[in-house]
Amino acid sequence: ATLKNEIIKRLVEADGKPISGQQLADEFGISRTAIWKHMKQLQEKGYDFETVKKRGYILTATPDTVDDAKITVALETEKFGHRIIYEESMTSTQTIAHNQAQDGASEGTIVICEEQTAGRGRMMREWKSTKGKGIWMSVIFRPEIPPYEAPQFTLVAAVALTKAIDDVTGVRPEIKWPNDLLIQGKKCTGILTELQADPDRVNAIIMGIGINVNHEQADFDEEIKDIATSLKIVSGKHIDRAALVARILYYLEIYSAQYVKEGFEPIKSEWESYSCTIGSRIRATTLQDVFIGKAIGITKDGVLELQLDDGTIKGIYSADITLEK
Ligand code: BTX
Repeated sequence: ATLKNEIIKRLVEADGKPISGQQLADEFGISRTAIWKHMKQLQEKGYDFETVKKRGYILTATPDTVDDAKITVALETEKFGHRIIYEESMTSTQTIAHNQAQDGASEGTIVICEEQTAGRGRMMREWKSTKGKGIWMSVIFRPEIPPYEAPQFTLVAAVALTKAIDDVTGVRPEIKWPNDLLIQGKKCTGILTELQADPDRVNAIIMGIGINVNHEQADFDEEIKDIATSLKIVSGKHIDRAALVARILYYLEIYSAQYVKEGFEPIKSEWESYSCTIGSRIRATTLQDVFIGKAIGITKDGVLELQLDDGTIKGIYSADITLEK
């Protein structure tokens, strides 16, 4: 798979100039027949080439996918996304990423697909993952942090995702604490942060990212059609999902490194500027209780501070939030 990615990358970089089969064969140290076989297989995956007589191949079309070759071409990272596990259909990228992490996959490994048949949200809720329309991806991190800090990783990822979406689409989502991105009050993105940890040490963070990208309104099922939106619906543009994945990985690499080095504090004000939670009156449903009050901020550790009606301040570590009138 990696060699095919490299061939595509080479043809993209050639920027419309033909490259001969012989030249590719020399560069990659394989036979011309082997190159030709790779080109055939790429064509079956939706890549297309013009063959200029005696002069070689020009890339003329790429598929509308998030396959490893398309992501590789767009990557601008040191290590994130350098290993990509891609299949058209998966049960859940989280499940596969968990297995990969257990088997020692390194930081920045990603698992991504066109369609999930058993995508999930928090507390085993279902996550709808329409084929070919979204980004359904899990990213493996290996941060040297204690397990209790892991929820902050969700907040760090939310900032990275917001910036990537803004860069690529021109639309800036708002962050709804802790793990949703909304546009015009509707959910376009969900984040699921899971851990493999010993009591005092994180072995891996498996971060699931689900983004509704090129959905039309009719692509949403009855159950979520009133609460969900897509980047295409709000921007009016078809989005190159692979380019967006590359941009997300770019920011995830930068922000996760900064977080591990300097903590949440330097990222906090950026998080707050994107948040639609702070300043609002909200209802926080935790596993045991319901609290209603005004969200006044987050602490330097990423805990949501709620001012209750009796004036006391309650720190919320994990909850579902709804806005109260
Ligand atoms: P959550 O528990 O905060 O949100 C789940 C809820 O969101 C569902 O109960 C439903 O109401 C709503 N919902 C379901 N699908 C969608 C959708 N496509 N768009 C908007 N709203 C929806 C949020 O969980 C975390 C989701 C992470 C998903 C990623 S995808 C890649 C990775 N693999 C996997 O199985 N999960 C993660």
